[in-house]
Amino acid sequence: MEKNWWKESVVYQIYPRSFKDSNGDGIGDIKGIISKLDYIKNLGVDVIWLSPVYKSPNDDNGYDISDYKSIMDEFGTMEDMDELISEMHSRGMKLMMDLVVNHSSDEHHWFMESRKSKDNPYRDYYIWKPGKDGNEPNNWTSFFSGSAWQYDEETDEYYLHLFSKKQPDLNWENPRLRKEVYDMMKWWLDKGIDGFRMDVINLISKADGLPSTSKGPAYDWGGEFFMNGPRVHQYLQEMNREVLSKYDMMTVGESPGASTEDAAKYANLDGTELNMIFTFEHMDIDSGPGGKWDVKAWELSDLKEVMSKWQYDLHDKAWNSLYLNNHDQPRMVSRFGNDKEYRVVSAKMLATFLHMMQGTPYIYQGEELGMTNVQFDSIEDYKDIEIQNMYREKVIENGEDHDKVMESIYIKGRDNARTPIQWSTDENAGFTTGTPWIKVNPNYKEINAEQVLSDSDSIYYYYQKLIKLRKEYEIIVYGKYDLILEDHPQIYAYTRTWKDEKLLVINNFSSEEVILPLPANLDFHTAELLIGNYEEAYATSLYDEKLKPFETRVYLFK
Ligand code: TEU
Ligand code: CA
Repeated sequence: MEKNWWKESVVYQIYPRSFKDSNGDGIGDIKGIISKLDYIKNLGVDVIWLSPVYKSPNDDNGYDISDYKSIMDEFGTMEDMDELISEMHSRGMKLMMDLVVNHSSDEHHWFMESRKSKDNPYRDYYIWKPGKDGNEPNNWTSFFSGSAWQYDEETDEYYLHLFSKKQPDLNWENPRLRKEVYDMMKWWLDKGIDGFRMDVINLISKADGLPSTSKGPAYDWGGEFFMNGPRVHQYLQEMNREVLSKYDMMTVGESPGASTEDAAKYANLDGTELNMIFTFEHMDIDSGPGGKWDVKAWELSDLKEVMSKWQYDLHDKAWNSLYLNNHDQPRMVSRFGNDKEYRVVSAKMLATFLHMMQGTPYIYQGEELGMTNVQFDSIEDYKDIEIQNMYREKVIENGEDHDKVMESIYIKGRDNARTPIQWSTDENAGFTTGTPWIKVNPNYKEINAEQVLSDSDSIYYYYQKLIKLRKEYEIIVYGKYDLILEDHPQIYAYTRTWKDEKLLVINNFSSEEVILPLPANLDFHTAELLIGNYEEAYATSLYDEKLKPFETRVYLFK
């Protein structure tokens, strides 16, 4: 397999609004990030993925961009941005920016022109349609509840918005629009950034004729007509020829609804499209047929099935990205581990479980502290447009039960990931001297950066160790994955194979002690314990086959 720096890297994601406020206005900013670069660097990460910092009216916290070439006032200036790039580069870190080009803000000048008249030169930068029999052009719902169409009086037509109505979808069929996007990308790359995380990039090509689903006229999820659409590979290959292939850079495409077959094209090893994509399949194992808010308990067997499928199907064909949380997902320790009694051990177990797989691992800010989900009493305290729209539709418009909906927000809401980073025991967790834009998780007195930095057995230092191992052992990056103990109800174990080495990764996903059936085909006399989350594991022999609650161990066989 070809070696590449982006396969060997570890990425740290920053959601700037919630990371660190430098001037007391309650909103995280670029200067705040700069002040914490050493903290990130010391973890050992190579790349930072920065969620959007471009000019934006913040309907969706920066994922609605009104000017791709300037910086949001709350976050700072272009000078701050240049300083961030050079401060990162001087520390040997690379910067991956967020590229949000499935849609723009409705306050982008392209859209303000576009809505003026049907013959405006920018009209075709967006997707406009006349209504059908007094209704929307089709029955698609948006990701953020309600119709995906918004009527505009000015020209008596509707525009498509797969997300909020302030996020009109760009029309990728238009070659002029595509060229504008490529020029903008080059502008940033020439400035010195090192890559792009591409927001919902697999939604950019919509099916011809924009047909309603079979459920029509009732509103319905139209994913089959815009996820992995007819010309998406053509556009990405064009983008690759025009932009990506000209730079030594890293790309990851966020791709809801992509199968491993799709991924084998998007992230093919020939490098004609992207380096890797973000799959959502493992993020769906706790959703019922009703979608995200139809919460159900997840099963370890489902996690094994999904993760293994991506490991096997992409092997020697494409490259995986590895993540268990981000700014759109609940905190991983609350979702897949135990955020009470076993918070620290289970956070370490999940980290090991993920980082030992084949792919590029992503750490989401606060993960290294073991930050947890939050429960606000009042719906007013939630700031996320997805949560607000969903609550309005379900509770206010359709009379669903308030408590039940709040419960689903506690489990799945995106604001779980967006509470301010807990830096210290100071007021507002040391995030701001002012009033934070969203409430701080009340558990900050116990969970914070000051604490992990002063405790050599902390989650932070565990990540440091994990990342260091990745730099020492090629097998962790390149080894082939194989699932073992497939039917075990509590243990998720797998091996990695590389040249004549083998790695054995054992994870107890339960809060009970379990007997570990040691694989007979491995000669444990030659094994070396590389990392584990219980001190005792180092002292006791391998033949002590009991795994403690959420215990993880990684053995190397030579
Ligand atoms: O997310 C797209 C996406 O498919 C989901 O993660 C979605 O945000 C939501 O969680 C569905 O339940 C990307 C960004 O990561 C997200 O923050 C933006 O809101 C969205 O695109 C629109 O730009
Ligand atoms: Ca600020």
